[in-house]
Amino acid sequence: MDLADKKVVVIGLGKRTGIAAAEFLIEQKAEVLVSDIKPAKDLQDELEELSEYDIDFDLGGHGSKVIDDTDLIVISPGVPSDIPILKEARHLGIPVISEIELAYRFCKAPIMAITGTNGKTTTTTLTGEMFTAAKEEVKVRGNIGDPLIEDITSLSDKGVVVAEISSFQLENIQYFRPKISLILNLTPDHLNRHGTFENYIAAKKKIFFNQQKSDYTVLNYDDELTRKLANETEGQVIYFSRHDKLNNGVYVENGKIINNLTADNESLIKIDETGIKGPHNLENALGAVTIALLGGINLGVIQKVLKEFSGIEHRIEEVAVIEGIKYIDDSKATNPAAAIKALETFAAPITLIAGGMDKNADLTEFAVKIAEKVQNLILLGETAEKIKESVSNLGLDNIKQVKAIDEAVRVAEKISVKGDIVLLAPGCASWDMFDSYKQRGNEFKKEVMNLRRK
Ligand code: UMA
Repeated sequence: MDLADKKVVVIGLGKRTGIAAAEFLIEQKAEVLVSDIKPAKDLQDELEELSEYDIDFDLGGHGSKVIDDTDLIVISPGVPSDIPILKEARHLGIPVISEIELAYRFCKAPIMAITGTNGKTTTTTLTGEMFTAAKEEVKVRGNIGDPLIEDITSLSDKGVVVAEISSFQLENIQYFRPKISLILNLTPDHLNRHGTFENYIAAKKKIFFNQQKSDYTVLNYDDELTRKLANETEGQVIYFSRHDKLNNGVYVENGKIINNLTADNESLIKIDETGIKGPHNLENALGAVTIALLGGINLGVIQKVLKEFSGIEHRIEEVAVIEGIKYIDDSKATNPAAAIKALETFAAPITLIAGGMDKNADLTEFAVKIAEKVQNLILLGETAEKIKESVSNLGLDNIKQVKAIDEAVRVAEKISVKGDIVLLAPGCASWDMFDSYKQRGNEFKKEVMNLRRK
């Protein structure tokens, strides 16, 4: 793909993808226009970062400049595919692609692409550690934080990209073809963007859309919706399972992870020797092991990483134990299914801090799990009322509503007793009150540390 002297428009500047895409396009000698719905005053840091380049801007909306003599439009993941300017662009025959599609076209190294509703950041990190421990040129990229496009041309065909891929990024791919794709699980999420669960699944499935017989599609045998996708891919299907013995895959038997993929029922490691805990993490580990085995990583490296890796920040992360109360940060539980998994991890009485941006998620199962496991409930954010209504109907009435995360921590401390767990597992995105789940988690942790200082 030769972009020299082509007019390429990037839509969505802040904070990460737009900058990386614009820098890449400048490197390719394209004529670059960056457009964002926010005005310049809200994009000062981003504009500063791009100030050394000759880039044209269309800010505070997406005007006609975006489609005037434009050869290609690249969109950031957070930009919905159906905004009017993109509809108009497609009508005019201007190709609209996501940043991962652009990156794919310039990437010489094989891509290991990981998606699913929950667990994809942990699995990507774990897989990335396995490859990094064994190979020279490895990049861990995508939805996890650093855009795929960043520095992509520096990789040779001997390298590997381990990428966390979201439904948003998959919506506008064309040729994106990972060597190995992995779908961990599928539960409703981001319905405010995709409209229906079916549309969300359709976006996720695109991860194997262009795969061929020489590629691999790794699927979770225990997740029914995921298992059934086997018929829809051209890639070789490899399963992993926590419950069933597999003829050609990675599974669990007698408390051990078994490799029946590149060896004959070979025992890899005892589950209680692995650093990450909980059934959902076991699935993440099985997914990572499967990719690593297919990618030729040797047994010793896989075992060592599984022993040493103890999880990621903001995912069921123990922050502190203060006066016998344990504080857990699961800010990464940005949908009900993830928060349910967090609640299932603990046996002790729970004070739950939940609520956040309203993504149109069905909160029924979350409410049932809350009623079953939670002693005290503290709610904040856009969904506070909705959750309150659902759980009140189920008989839980120890409910408090707060306006901020620091207030939530202080209230949690007051109403919890020795032996309790204070769990931040919002079940909702953070964007109604924070820039990201990371910011939400950091503010939670900061306030917990303030309790310690009292
Ligand atoms: N914008 C427009 N027009 C619109 C809508 C938005 O111009 O109609 C602009 C906004 O004003 C803003 C920019 O687009 O300036 C936002 O772009 P972005 O949200 O894609 O921001 P990035 O910082 O580039 O982050 C994105 C991912 N964000 C989303 O998918 C929402 C990050 O995933 C990802 O880490 C990063 O690219 C690098 O690949 C975050 C995420 O929350 C972690 N992902 C969702 C999730 O995991 O549930 C999918």
